[in-house]
Parts: sequence; structure tokens; C-alpha cells
Amino acid sequence: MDRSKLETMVGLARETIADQSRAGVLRNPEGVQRGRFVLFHAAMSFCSQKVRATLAHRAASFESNEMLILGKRGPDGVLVPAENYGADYVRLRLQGRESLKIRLVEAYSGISSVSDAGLDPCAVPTLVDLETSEVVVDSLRICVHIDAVLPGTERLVPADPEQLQNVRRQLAAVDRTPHPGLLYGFHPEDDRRPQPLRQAMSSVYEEKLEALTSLVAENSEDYDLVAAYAAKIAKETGGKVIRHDQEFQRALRDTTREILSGLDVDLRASQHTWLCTPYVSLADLFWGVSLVRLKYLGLENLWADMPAVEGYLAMLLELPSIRDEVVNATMSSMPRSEYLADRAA
Ligand SMILES: N[C@@H](CCC(=O)N[C@@H](CS)C(=O)NCC(=O)O)C(=O)O
Repeated sequence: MDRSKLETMVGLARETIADQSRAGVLRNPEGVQRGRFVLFHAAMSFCSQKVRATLAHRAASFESNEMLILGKRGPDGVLVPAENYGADYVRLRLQGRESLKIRLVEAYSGISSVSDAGLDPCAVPTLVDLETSEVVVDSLRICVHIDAVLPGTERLVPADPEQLQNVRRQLAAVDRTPHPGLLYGFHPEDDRRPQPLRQAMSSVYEEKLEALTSLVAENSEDYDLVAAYAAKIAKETGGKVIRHDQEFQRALRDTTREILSGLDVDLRASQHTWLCTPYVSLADLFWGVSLVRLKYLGLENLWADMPAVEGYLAMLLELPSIRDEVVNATMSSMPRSEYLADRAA
């Protein structure tokens, strides 16, 4: 895409952020490649945490555009939609979809893997690489892109074919973990999410759908935008139906436990200091984000009989990138969880 056109689109997307003190903020100014990366993200979003941890680990500078990804109803009853639903932000994201050649999301699945579920046109994170004039969507692809284009040999994605294959397998495992389903859904007998979060989730789908329906009406002349909002409506309608479905919610925990058992086996078989490599790899950062989120949700019990996983998490929590961009970002942007607060305090 033509760079000046891209810069115009980025400028418009920035304006969807209500409080401009959260837009265009230079993060890690002393880092490498200053002026190259523009990131639209949210502090609480686990997909954004993967990207910020990658940028931090690779010591890269970036322009931060922090979005509020939950709508809010004001005291007057008027709904302020999530900033990531703004037309100009969605238009930017659709540019990223074009280069990815991937379908839009069609239904709710409880996972956010683009490969399995399709692209959510209204989600974060979105990366703009001003040097290659690319819009990159999907956290997995964004992190691989950042790692590949940065100079230096300390790559998070290893060159060794066997290590590479193992890293890819782990990235896919984290991508298949139903994090959104666990965050938004109501487990019938063991819901350990902080009370304010449960409260927010009890009306979140209604608010999302109300905002999206208005946006369709406001943008009815823009065919691509309407198609994007329609895809998001289909997904969120599915989520609304299933959030109290007991079997679905239990199945999400079973799937997560199965994925964690795979991690446990791989950790015990690993010949390396880290999961797949002698140095930290992208697999470690992704597992750091995943395990911190599960711990926050009170789901540490899913690996209670897997000491290798607990030991691995302790190592991950020592990484400054995980501490700053995952643990601290979670604690400062989400309601307090008794399960995460103790360790990180
Ligand atoms: N596979 C995508 C998933 C993106 C995604 O689901 N993002 C979530 C936050 S982690 C989001 O924007 N949620 C807000 C919403 O859907 O309204 C990625 O990894 O980037």
C-alpha cells in the first residue's frame, strides 16, 4: 500500500481513541527501529500482550495507540461503543485482511485463532509497519513479522528446523486455547473470575450488539464496512447464546486442560533451558501470556498436578517482558484478582 495513504489511514484510526493522551504515544523511545511500528492494542487484551511482550523482548520502539475494548454505558444510559469498533479503525484492519487473504469470522467458537475461526474485523491488536507499508493483523502473525524484520541474531523464532517445528507447534497450542471463551463465559459451578468482571460480562454481549447495530446503520453506504460489522454481529450473537451453556463452558475447561497436559509432556521431554530452545523463544512468551491469563481467571487448578508447568511459569514470571507487558498490564487494566495479585505483588 502507498505509504502516504497508509499514514492517512493510521491518522484517522488514531482519532477513534476518545482520550488522545492514549494515542500516538512513543513507547521504549531508546529501543531499535524508532518510528517504524505503530500498534493499536489494549492493555487488558491477551493478544495485545503477546505483541507488546515481543516488542519488549526484542527491545523495539513503537507508537502505542491504546484502545478501550469494552463499551461503557454512561449515567445517562447512552452507550459509548468500544473504540476498536470505530469505522476508521476497522477500515485499517480490513487492509490487513486483504494481504492475509483470509475469511472474516462467521460464528462464535470461544477461541480467537484466525486460522481456525477467521478474522475478527473489530479486534485488537493491529500493527502497522511503516517501513514495509504493511498492515499486519493477528497477534501470531504480528509477532512473527516483528521478529523477522528486526535486525540482530537474537531471534525469538529459531532457525534450526527441529526447534522451529516445535516452536510452531507450541504457538498453535496457545492459539487454540479458548481464552476468550474462558474470559466471557459463565462456568456453572466454578466461576472464579473477579466479581466486577463477572458483572461486566453479564451485559457485555448486549452492549456489543447494540453498538454494532448502530454502526451498521451509520455506515450503510459502505459495503465493506457493513460486511465487517455483520461478521462481528454473527460472532457476538453466538457468544451471547452460549455464555451460560453449561456443557460448552465445561468443554472449554476440558480443552484447556488437554492443551496444558500437552505442555506438561513437552516440558518434561525438553532438552533445553526453555521449552523448545536454549534461549527464550516466541513459544515461551506466548505461554507466559496464556498462563498468566489462566492464573488471573483462577484456573491455576487446571495444572495443579503438573509441577513442570508451575516451574515453567515461575521462570516466565522472571522475564521483564512478561512482568511488565503481561502481569503489570493485567493488574493495572483489569479488576483485581486474588489469584494473580499475591505472586506479582
Ligand atoms: N486472533 C486474533 C484475535 C484478536 C482478538 O480476539 N482480540 C480481542 C482481545 S484479545 C479483542 O479485540 N476483543 C474485543 C472485541 O472483540 O470486542 C489475534 O490474535 O490478534
